[in-house]
Amino acid sequence: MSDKFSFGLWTVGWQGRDPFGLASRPVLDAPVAVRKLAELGAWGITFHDNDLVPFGADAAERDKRVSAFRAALDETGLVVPMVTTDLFTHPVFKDGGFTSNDRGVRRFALRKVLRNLELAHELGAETIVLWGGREGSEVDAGKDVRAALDRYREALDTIAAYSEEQGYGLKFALEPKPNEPRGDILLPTIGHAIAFINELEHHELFGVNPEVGHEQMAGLNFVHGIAQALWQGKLFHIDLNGQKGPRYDQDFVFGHGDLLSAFFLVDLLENGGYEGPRHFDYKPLRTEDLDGVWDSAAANMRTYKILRERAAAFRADPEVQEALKYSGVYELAEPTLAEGESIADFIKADDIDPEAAAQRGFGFVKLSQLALEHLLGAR
Ligand code: GLT
Ligand code: MN
Ligand code: MN
Ligand code: MN
Repeated sequence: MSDKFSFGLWTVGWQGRDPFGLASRPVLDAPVAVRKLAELGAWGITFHDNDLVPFGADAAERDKRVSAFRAALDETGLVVPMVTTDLFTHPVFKDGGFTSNDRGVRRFALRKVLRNLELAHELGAETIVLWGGREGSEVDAGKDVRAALDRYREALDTIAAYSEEQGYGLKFALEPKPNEPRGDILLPTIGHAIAFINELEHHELFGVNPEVGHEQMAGLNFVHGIAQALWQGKLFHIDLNGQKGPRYDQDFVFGHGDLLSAFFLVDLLENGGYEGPRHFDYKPLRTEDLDGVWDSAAANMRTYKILRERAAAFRADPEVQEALKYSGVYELAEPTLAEGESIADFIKADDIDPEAAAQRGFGFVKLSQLALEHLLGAR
């Protein structure tokens, strides 16, 4: 439980439908997913409104689904730390939800999110994730991006105002992604999202929910992105998974991609002050049957725990500590100007011989090799 491992209902529940093929697995009922995840040692489960209640269901159907889900939660003690809204599956959202060129669609999308807040609050969720998968375009002539950002901001300001008004006290996490399903998605990276948040009325209620694969699709260093989000106090939630470089969104098991990056990510999450859920947003391979689904869910948690153990061993190794000092890693924490040093004094000072300083080796390769050996369990 203290590991705070959580899974989206849409992850283990993915039926393997892709752009080229039909479903390869049967429907997984939400209560079954809850019981099985609890048995495997998970702490939480998350969902989109329509993972739980089908789009267009009537009130009776909704109540039936929600109560069966609640019963499974009560029985297992699994919590719902986060809830999100599906603004991408139904074709009405083909040009986006909050930023569709069609005003009627924008009103429908915003209402869908507002209506989902009550359920999220009732189930005890603290965070609402907003992944704008369809907010974007394929054709630059077809989208006025500045107007789209105005509408995006309007939607988020409305959602936050409503949550505050109702006393829900929710926090909101924007999930960046560069492309897929749209040719280009708005707020494509962690940096774009954080900069956009500055423009929101309730900016303090907004942070990010970065996903490993999404930043790597953009060719970016995920560990650096997470470090900046933490530094800015904006890491509200995280989607862990695996990806092999810039290509389609693979959603592999955590660690089944850039493993060295996963190692440093866990090291950062464990030592960088992040206390939120360790949420796995992956897809069990389409080749797997239901046993394979549960093996893959367990694999995510086991990989995280192994990496946490290896990262701790890395930090505890005296040779590593030596190497970190040699590389100047701790020196970077010292302010560049001395305490009380005036800029006038500083600008006049002549305290370094650049030729001599240029001779210094930083020993980064040695450090990297030490990390790799700890990761491999070779030390
Ligand atoms: C969708 C997307 C994920 C997001 C989910 C939240 S939906 O599966 O691919 O990355 O986290 O809306
Ligand atoms: Mn995600
Ligand atoms: Mn993904
Ligand atoms: Mn995804």
